[in-house]
Amino acid sequence: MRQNLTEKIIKAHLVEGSMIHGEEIALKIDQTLTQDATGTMAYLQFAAMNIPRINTEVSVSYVDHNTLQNGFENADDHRFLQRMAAKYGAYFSRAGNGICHQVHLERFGIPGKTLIGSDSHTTTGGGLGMLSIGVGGLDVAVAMGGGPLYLTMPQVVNVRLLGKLSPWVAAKDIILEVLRRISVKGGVGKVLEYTGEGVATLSVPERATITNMGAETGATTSVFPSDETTRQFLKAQGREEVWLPLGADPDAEYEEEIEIDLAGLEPLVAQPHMPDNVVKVKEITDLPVSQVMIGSCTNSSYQDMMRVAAILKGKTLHPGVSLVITPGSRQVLKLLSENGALSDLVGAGARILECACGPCVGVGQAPHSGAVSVRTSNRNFEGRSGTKDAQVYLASPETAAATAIYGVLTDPRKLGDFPVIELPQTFAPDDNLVIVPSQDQESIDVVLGPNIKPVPVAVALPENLSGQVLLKVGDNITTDHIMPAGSKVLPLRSNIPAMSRHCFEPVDATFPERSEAAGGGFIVGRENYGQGSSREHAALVPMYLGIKAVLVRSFARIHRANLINFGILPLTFVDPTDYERINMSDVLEIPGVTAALEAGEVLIVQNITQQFEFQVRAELTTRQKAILKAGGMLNYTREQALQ
Ligand code: MIC
Ligand code: SF4
Repeated sequence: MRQNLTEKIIKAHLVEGSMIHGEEIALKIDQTLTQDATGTMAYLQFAAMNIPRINTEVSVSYVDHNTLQNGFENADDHRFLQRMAAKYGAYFSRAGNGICHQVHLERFGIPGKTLIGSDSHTTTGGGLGMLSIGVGGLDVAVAMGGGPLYLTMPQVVNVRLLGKLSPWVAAKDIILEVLRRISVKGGVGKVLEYTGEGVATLSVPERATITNMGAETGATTSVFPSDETTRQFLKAQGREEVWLPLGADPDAEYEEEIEIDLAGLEPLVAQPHMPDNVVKVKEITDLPVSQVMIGSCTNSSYQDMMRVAAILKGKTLHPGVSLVITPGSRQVLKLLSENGALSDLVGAGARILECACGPCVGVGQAPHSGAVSVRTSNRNFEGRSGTKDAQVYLASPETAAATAIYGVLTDPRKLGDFPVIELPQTFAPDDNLVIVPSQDQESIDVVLGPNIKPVPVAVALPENLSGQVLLKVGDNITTDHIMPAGSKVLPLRSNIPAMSRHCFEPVDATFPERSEAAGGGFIVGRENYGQGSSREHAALVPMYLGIKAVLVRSFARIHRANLINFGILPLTFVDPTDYERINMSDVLEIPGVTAALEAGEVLIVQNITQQFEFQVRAELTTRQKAILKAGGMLNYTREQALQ
């Protein structure tokens, strides 16, 4: 049978289920990654499973999110993660080594392998021909223990790239075009597989920009073939031996097709506050910009930085703009410092930050009130920058650099000659800041520190669920709404009781208090609930506050899986208009819920306050039902181990 690339990688890793769209499959996982903001929980959960040593080909623990070290909390987390990596057998990429996705692409990614990571942009690895998927920390913990990843067999979409990009039009514009066409929920349940003659015109880092931000469509992942360009990239990383050619069979079949004529694209920009709110840069005229941020895991490669340096060389940025640049990895920064490009950036007035996530997740560099900030990152959700009323636009490094010079949002084609950037023959890799797994695990003491608290565990699903509607929200609620990040809240990622005080802060700051007072209850939402980050804290904290079920029109993939992992029932309205009929504070009851789950997908919910009944759907596999009944994945795994 003719297969596409996604099917080939899935087939080679399939341990359970059949490859029929919509069915649950289980995949063997070759590699995992964690980052510090999700990693502490993932490692605490791994430790709670009592498995003596990590059981994957490669697991890497990165420190890249919380590197501000405003207090002892971040540093304690780093120490904890370093010791855990040593004890259980993970590579440890120290703070300063770079953003997990950029470093993983450079140093660990292998075409044809499966990678899961406790970060939604793990999809970056698709640029190398990996099947790389963002998941919750608990799923990574299970995979580190040797367990498979369970997921719904996705549909595969053929994204056919025709022709070649024009000068000043970038890989970022390709993914912005995809977002413009399919929206922030158009990828749910799908893999975006890139094919066509345009693929060969894109470098690996450019492909990685596209697969990275494919996460914003809600797709399970995105993948490019592994070809001669991939081989050259790996060779320049000193890793040619891991290369293999991979691609779809000729005439492979796909469930859907999208065609993009690269030559027809123009510089694009996503306007506030959603990554799919995309228009041409030239359609927005005279928009004064006071901050430009170039970096993040989407656009911080050597190629991106060199292009920006070439644009800025010999110029001075506009007096009204603050330009901050975060090179994606130490490898990139080192090359820039050796070849003089760093001096061009500094000379133009850029503020160089360390190789970390930084401003992308609101850790430093919050813009001034009401500011317009143009960023090369992947998310422009309201408030994520650290300034609630900032207007964040997402654009390519070329557009961002042109904007920094002119002080208004600028189409980079105005800059004249396009600087062609060749990738080096060698990236001169060194792994000095990667600590290899210790062989002497017995001697390693793990130190927690006062801010690292035990993982709360859910209780088994009761016979009847009842409680108040504690919150009613609209479409596209992101995990940044549910559990905000930023320099204030991120340091609490290992301390759920403290973190719970900030749950739903941007939406309704009284939520934690009300939930506790009511002894828990329900959340009601609309479309694409839980989009964005993989942070399991957006499920773990509501569980800690007593949330029993979330009733919505549709869920984002990772968040739905996280809710199940933490014992919260994810329910969808059978009749979507029932959403309108429910009010805040209504008391709902789902009687005999455990038996009802056994009997079928449809459950009856009674609105006690308003005296009516409505139906919701619980589309759950037998395994997911068992996890929910046990009170979440940790309990379930323990129960399984005892059998
Ligand atoms: C993000 O971009 O929102 C993050 C921070 O990288 C998250 C992970 C997290 O919340 O720790 C993600 O994308 O998964
Ligand atoms: Fe880090 Fe931003 Fe990438 Fe998330 S999106 S991994 S915060 S750089």
